[in-house]
Amino acid sequence: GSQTLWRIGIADNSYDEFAIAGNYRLYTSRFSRDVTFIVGKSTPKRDWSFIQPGPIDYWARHRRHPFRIRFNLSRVPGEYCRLVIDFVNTHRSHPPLFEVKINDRAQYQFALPTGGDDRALTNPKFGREYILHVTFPARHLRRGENVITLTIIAGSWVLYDALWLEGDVAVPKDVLITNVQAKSTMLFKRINGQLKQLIEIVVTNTGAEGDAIVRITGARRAEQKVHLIIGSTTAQVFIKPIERPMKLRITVQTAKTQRSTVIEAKPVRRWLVFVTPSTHTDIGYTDLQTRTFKRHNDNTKAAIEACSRESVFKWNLEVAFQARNYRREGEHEFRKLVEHLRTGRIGLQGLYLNMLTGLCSGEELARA
Ligand SMILES: [Ca+2]
Ligand SMILES: [Ca+2]
Repeated sequence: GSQTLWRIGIADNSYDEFAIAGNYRLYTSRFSRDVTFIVGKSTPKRDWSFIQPGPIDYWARHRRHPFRIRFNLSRVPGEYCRLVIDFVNTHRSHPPLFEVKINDRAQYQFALPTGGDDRALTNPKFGREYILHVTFPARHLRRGENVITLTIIAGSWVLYDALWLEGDVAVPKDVLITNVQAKSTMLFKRINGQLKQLIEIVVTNTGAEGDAIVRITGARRAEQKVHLIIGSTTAQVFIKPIERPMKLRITVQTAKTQRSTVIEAKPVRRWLVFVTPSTHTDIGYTDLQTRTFKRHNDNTKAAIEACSRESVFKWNLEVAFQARNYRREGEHEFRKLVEHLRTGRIGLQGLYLNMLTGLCSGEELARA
């Protein structure tokens, strides 16, 4: 059977055993270097913060806050290990993208579900529990010192109840879907002449890697096969554009289980975006000058080709040097460029080169 290698806190749906419990504003002063918990030496009450902030939390300086757990193993356990993280709550509107890193050998990312409201910050009873299981091959651990790093890489905070590591666990055989999130996006794509709208579906799998079918039902229908890695996988499904608010059911189905969620899809404005592409000219410190000249001509050639391929394509030569440089490609090529310059498909700037004003003296600027 499995054995517990270490444990931090008690699974009692409360964070009272942890540091600064109920006082998230103390985080930045008490944990200015975030959390490093040394198994066998640290204590939960002193060294493990009840809250882990995310990068969008302004009160914690808008950055990542890695929590590290250091532990020693006298032997590497058999085949598989399982890290269990029991959360009291995840943020209500901006739940984290949560990363689990095992030494420097593996990293997994999980989109955590939305939680209960902010009252959980001071009273754990208002939290919505979520238990994350991360089952990974034991070969990611080693004899001697190990470190597991937990980081919120996007989104807001989580509150901890307890976490522990089990060794010698059974090898997961099936996909295990623990969270499905979906949203309609503002992005469209023309597929076979028809405009389609993108629905983004994030599926979190805490079992074995495997395949699933993602299905949209309701006022719109679509179906797509998706390969699920361990952690979260994003599937992009295109549907007929949404013209009025409508409910869509998103179902993820595997051979053995299915899980679904309902979203409210809303119509969005169809933006027409004008992009003005160009290449910046830096000569002398990004590569050898001769290679830079060649690179500019390759870019200009690609732009000329794109002009004949796409009727709406436009390009801008950042400086006149780029046009003159293109003469090296021969008169025939250069005439093609001149044609596009005349019709305005390719823009030509007045300045021969850019003046690097930061390096100029006042006199040089005046003369330039
Ligand atoms: Ca719990
Ligand atoms: Ca607890």
